[in-house]
Amino acid sequence: MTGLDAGLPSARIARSQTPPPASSGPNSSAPTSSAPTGFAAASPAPTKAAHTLRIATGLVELAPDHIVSTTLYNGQFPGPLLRLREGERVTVDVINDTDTPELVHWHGQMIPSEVDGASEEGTPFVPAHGTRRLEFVPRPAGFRVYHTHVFAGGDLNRGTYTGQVGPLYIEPKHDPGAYDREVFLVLKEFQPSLSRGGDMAMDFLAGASIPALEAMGKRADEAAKVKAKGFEVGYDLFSINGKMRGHGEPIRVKAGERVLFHVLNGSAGEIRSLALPGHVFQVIALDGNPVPTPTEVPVLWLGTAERISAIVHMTHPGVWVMGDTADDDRRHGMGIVVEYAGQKGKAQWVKPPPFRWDYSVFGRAVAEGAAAAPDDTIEMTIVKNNAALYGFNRWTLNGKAFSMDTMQPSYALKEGRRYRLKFRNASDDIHPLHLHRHSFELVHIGGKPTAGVVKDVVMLAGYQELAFDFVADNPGLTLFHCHQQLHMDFGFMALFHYG
Ligand SMILES: [Cu+2]
Repeated sequence: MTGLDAGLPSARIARSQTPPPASSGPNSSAPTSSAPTGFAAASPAPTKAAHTLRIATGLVELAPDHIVSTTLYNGQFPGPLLRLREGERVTVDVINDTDTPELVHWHGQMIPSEVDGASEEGTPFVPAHGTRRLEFVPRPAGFRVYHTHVFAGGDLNRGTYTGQVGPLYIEPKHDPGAYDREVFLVLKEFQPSLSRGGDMAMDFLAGASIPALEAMGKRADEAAKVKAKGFEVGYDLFSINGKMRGHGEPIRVKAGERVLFHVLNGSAGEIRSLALPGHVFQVIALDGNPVPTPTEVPVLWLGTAERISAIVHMTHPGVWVMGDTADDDRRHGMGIVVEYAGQKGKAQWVKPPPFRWDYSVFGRAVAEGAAAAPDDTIEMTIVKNNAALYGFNRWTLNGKAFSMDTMQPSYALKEGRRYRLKFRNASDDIHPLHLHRHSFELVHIGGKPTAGVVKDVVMLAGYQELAFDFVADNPGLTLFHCHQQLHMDFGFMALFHYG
């Protein structure tokens, strides 16, 4: 890619800006004044909502010769950065200008099922050409995300294959903030298509395959009626903040600055990496939650919907490509230029040294078996049925694929109890596991015990196990699923209810 100076305004967002900033593009300001009237079915109250999200088809100029048409929030990609305040009630009008019902999911927030944004939990849809006013108290503080939560199945114009994703920051009551400024980065692919087999990185996660799980996966393959692999989704175009590498404004930095990057993987199903040659990332928060052991790493790895907040000390002047370590994806757009003041020239990429992503380095070291026992443990074994559903892989949890027809809860929770979920992955795929409306603490991952890493999405490696604990402290239907749209739509979901 060439043309470093082309493109629209910078992705940089000053901390002092009031919500909702981060607009770029022609239709960026939320049309709150004209929005709420004229929808007889679900007319919002006459007062103006604090925020408006309008869902409609629009164009994203990834590069001058790569303009895609997709569904967007407020006519822009990413959706506007929403800054909310922890504990302060907020109203959001969602206006759906499309022909199909929609849902906005407030990912990573502890809010009621009626507004969480999952139909499986009973959240009402925003009707086609209709409006719904949402009201909730944002919590907890930190880097969150909002995105559509509708079923896509084989329709790559639906769900998270579209541009319906945006960053959200819940301001804490106090902010230690040992950094000079913040930069939000949303990583996202466009132009999806179905193919047989993928080329996703598989071997970057810490830990080793467990032979019993490999054997179980092999038996499932042998039992499959169809021997061919199921469909996977691939992409032609890659972007950071809606621009292919070299087509947006560079991130302009000064030597000596400490820049806090808030990185969001806004993909429908891809795992992303990010490196900045000559620099390291000091990871201070995962999924918006401060980590016990801030640690420097050369590469960030993020499963779908994961977020990483990391400080980069700018000590290596030059013009650099900050990008995905996958050469093909980076060449097709997954990168952004970092330019030091006074430096000129073509942006340079240098391949980082081999590195394995290990969540436990950010946690507290604990001895094997030392973690306090939970009140209850729930085990889930994940099996793939190759191409079992119209050519798509079907996923089962303990032998059961989630039914979108019955939406039956499979697990009962008692309020106040601490649960341990233990996952055993009998497939070679990596699964970004997501629990709605609750945070969880990693207790065992990559073959090691850990403590203190609090998340809402975590990558489970192929043929490995992991365990996390959560406290049932937010009554209401609660969805658990793989955050890969293709996996969740084909069985990889389960519903918890409070009994
Ligand atoms: Cu999955």
